[in-house]
Amino acid sequence: MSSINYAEKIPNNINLANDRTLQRALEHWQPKFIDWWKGMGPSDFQGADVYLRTAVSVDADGWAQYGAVKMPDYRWGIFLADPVAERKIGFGDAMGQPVWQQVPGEYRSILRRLIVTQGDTEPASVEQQRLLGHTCPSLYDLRNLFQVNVEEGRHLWAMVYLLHAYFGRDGREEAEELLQRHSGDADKPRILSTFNEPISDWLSFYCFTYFTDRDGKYQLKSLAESGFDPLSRTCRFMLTEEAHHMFVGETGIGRVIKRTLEVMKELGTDDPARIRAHGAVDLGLLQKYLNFWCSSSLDLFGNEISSNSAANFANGLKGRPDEATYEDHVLREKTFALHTPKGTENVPMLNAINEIMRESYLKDCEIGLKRWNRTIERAGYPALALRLPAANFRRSIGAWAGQPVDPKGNLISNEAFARELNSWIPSEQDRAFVKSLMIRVAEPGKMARWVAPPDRGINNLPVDYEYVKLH
Ligand code: BYC
Repeated sequence: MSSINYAEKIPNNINLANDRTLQRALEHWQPKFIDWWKGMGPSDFQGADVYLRTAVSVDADGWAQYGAVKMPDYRWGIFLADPVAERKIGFGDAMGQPVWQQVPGEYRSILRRLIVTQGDTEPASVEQQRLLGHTCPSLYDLRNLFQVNVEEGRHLWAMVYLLHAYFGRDGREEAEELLQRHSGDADKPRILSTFNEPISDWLSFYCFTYFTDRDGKYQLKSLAESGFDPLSRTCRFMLTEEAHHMFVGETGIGRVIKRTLEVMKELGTDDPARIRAHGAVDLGLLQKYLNFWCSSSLDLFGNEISSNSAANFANGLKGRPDEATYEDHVLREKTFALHTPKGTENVPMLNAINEIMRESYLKDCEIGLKRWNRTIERAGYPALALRLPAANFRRSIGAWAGQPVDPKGNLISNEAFARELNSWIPSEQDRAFVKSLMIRVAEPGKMARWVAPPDRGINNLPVDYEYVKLH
């Protein structure tokens, strides 16, 4: 196990002190990051004491410690999972060869682009969520938001380390630009579409952490397979932190459902108008949010047929999540049956990696749905079960981009699509209603009326612990 040195300005387990050039370059970037955090990070809470976890080791057991921290003082650092001895490339044409400790010249620009794209999403999500603290449903939720935010900040550090350490001058320039693009900025937007969507309410936040952070899980898993070993080790440790983000999403949505079912029981009705009048989120409205964020997150896997992903796989740069669980790691002989608006096409499997990843992602998304639906069924409302939208619904990237498809996956007329869209994703009215629920609750243990309390607190503390001291 490699321990983390906290005595240094930048905590790390990479022996940064032994590489003065890299250390100086990163120490030069550090104040710019802090400026970005203060300007674009959570607004107005920089002086609050937040009960946060900080990584103190990369060991699977006991890797984090908890304590009250002011966010700008959070110890963002560089942590890589321990190396795997004699690790070999696990897929593609160079399968079985030793992994690379340096960037192979021929893959330099594509690796840089993958790292920049990954890195860009991390500060983007912090920017998207910067105003949410003002309307937190509880101090428990506020703390979870900030935990997610500081860890996304650390994930930015993880990618910036790779850029500085392995890509010389252009890597340093890219690291600067990661702080200059901003979510939703008309001139300099973030790279991927979903990261320019505003997240202005907590229902969106729970959906984002459920669906979009799960894309993060799948992309990180596929980069953890990379033949470029420093990238693999970096992503392996990021995955440890990522799990909590999806927990926030899954339990958040679960708590909304629990509260709605309580209100339905109390009122003895499933009438959406009466549920809304009582200050809760009717399940139809929640379904619209799921439709919106699931379809938006599906675009993050790229085109179904992608020569980029084929080359990345063949060259050993980016594998499939859990590559070892597949039988064929070369994919030169196989085909994949792809569902397009023109019918089913057989395409080389190597070109369909994005689609294979999207399918396994959707299976993972189903797990939460099953759990939520069990609660809904137990409460006596099986007809109100929630569903994932079809993979071809409301897509902006790939074969189905711009096609009029309903949430069940049927191709319909443009007119019917335009007419019905507001019944499938949140309308202006729906968003206004959700916004009206977003009233800050900041007394220890108290919850907003639209969401049930969590089953337990953080790190074995009670739910009514003062997770954020606002002063
Ligand atoms: N929006 O061959 P194609 C996370 C571009 S989330 C805009 O189809 P490829 C997190 C694409 O860049 C995980 N543009 O796709 C979650 C390309 O442009 P160029 C983030 C898009 O290259 C929550 C062109 O279309 N990590 O960590 O196979 C909170 C053709 O591309 C989009 C990664 O994504 C889009 N949705 O795959 C915090 C991993 N989709 O090159 C964090 C790194 C595609 O022709 N990135 N395009 O100019 C990648 O592996 C790949 O870039 C993608 C696209 C999977 C995104």
